[in-house]
Amino acid sequence: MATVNLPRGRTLHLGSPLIMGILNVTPDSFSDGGRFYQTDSAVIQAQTLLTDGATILDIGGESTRPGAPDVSLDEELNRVIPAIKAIRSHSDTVLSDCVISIDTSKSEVMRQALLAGADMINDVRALQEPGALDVASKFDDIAICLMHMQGQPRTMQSNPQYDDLMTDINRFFMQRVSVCEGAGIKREQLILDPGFGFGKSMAHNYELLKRFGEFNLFDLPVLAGLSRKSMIGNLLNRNTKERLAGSLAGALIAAQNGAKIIRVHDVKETADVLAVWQACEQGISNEQ
Ligand code: 8Y7
Repeated sequence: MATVNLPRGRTLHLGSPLIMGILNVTPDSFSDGGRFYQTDSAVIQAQTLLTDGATILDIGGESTRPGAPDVSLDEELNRVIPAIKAIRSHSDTVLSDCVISIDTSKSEVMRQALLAGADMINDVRALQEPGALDVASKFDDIAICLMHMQGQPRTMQSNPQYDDLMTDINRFFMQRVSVCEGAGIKREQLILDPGFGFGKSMAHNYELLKRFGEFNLFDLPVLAGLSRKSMIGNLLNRNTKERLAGSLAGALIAAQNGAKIIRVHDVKETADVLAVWQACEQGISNEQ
């Protein structure tokens, strides 16, 4: 069974797919709620995601949606670091022992998040921003998710083109794995992700989903993130609130095609879908 080591002697067991719950720490709509409110609500969200069945919390303070505004370093730090510290120091061990992933491309956010107790870096820019590789190489046993993106968030969805989709993405993985290894990062720390919606047309996204199993050629765990994305919304003509069923179908197909981590908003529903699939795959003993 595939395992990934984590700080503090812990391990991610990837025999059956794990759920990564999305925890966005962005200003609430009542902007006078203040920082304490922001951190409190992150802790409450974390509790819900974990009790619903998430193994990993993916904490992010910057939106990477196409066209989203850039967030300054200070603002991103002010959002995510207090949230990580509050979760890590919580009296409930469900929170304090959970696996925390920091969703960022900024090396200083990575560094402070890892010092505050994060176990994993989730970088949509695959450690290509200045200093990122260096920070990642200085922390032992952290997990690192390297995601493929073509172009930059602001413009990536305007007519993305590939010579050969699967070959291009696999070549990118090969290069990034080799650069990471060159920087002293162990191969066993790495997780790959083809990056649904990041410089991909609808046709590209569905080809990636169908052929998800082909990314196993690196013998590294592969993560799938398609929860509520345009590939669901545009196909079904549904707004973001109406994309649950489509997202669940996508999660199941990714899992059946070998995804080891599924990054989702709707943890409880995804956990149910995966449990039904697992019951079928592994069987149920008659005593149960
Ligand atoms: C992904 C992601 C986003 C993804 C990984 C959204 C931060 C856009 N998507 N990270 N992040 N994979 N690894 O709609 O697909 O959630 S942000």
